[in-house]
Amino acid sequence: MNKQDKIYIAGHRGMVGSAIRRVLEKNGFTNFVTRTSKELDLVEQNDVRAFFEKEKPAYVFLAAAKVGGILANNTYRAEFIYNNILIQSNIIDAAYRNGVKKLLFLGSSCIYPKLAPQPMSEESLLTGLLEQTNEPYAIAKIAGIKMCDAYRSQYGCDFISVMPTNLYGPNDNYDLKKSHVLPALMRKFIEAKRNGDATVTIWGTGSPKREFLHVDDLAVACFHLMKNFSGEGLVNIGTGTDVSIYELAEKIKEVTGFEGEIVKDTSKPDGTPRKLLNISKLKALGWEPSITLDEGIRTVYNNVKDTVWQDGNPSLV
Ligand code: GFB
Repeated sequence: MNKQDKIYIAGHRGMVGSAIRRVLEKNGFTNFVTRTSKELDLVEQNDVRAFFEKEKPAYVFLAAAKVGGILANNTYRAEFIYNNILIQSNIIDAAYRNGVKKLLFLGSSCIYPKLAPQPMSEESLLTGLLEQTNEPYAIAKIAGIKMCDAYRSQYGCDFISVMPTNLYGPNDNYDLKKSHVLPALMRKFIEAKRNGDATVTIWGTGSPKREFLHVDDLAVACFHLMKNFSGEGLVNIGTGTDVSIYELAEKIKEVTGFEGEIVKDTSKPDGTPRKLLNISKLKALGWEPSITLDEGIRTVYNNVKDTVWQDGNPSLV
């Protein structure tokens, strides 16, 4: 990659896309082409084709997707499969037609079977049944991986796929019905402390285990792989360690200074019991994460502690 190459980050205003842009800028890249979702609807094939024909980006980071936590995945099942399949298919095909030098497709660790051996290695893909709550999203992401592989095999395109674990960091979603667990609990504990509430409710049994990666670490990993990895299949991006949801809640409780009780709402789903990634392939490619979960939680807390949330859109006091 040369610093003057034109780079298209699909989803540049989202948590992942904005982090990738920060890393590229830090490394001297300046030639970005971006479109907001209002300017370009990535579900529309003709519009995506016209955009690529006009802009001819050299490198593409495909970070645009419809995403959300366990409840959003389970509620908006049609939107998750329809939008994601169209967005990624339109971009991958347009990238091929317009001679993109390299494309990096971002998936998710939920592509692995619900009961895959832990930690989950890349070889576990398509070896068993998926977790039911996010099957539509996972099927879309698996289609994206297979599409990159098919375009590599038939047309020789250098398209790669990376599978991040659960992410958190700047520009996360704090809407309690749609967000992932870490921002949701951060908001719940901050608001409970502020309101002097006696309890904070977490969903499910608290026993599922999750691995959390700061999005700034993910972005460095994506940049590293864009430069240093070409090949079919996928590369896991995680930390290699996980915690239970209850342990996560206790960590956030401590950082926020909330002194009440943690209560469980077991009418809400637990989802996959565990999804820890095996990151040996990534390590062998020369990259390891650097932000610990404790550090990351503290940074997020410092960034959002004065936020007053309305309808999930953070606005600073
Ligand atoms: O982060 P999360 O929504 O997604 O939930 P998944 C992780 C765990 O935290 C589940 C529990 O066991 C939840 O029941 N949890 C406890 C909570 N309290 C809360 C809360 O207040 N909000 C939320 N959201 N969860 C998603 C997938 O799965 O992860 C996607 O649905 C994607 O496809 C994404 O892969 C990374 O880790 O269960």
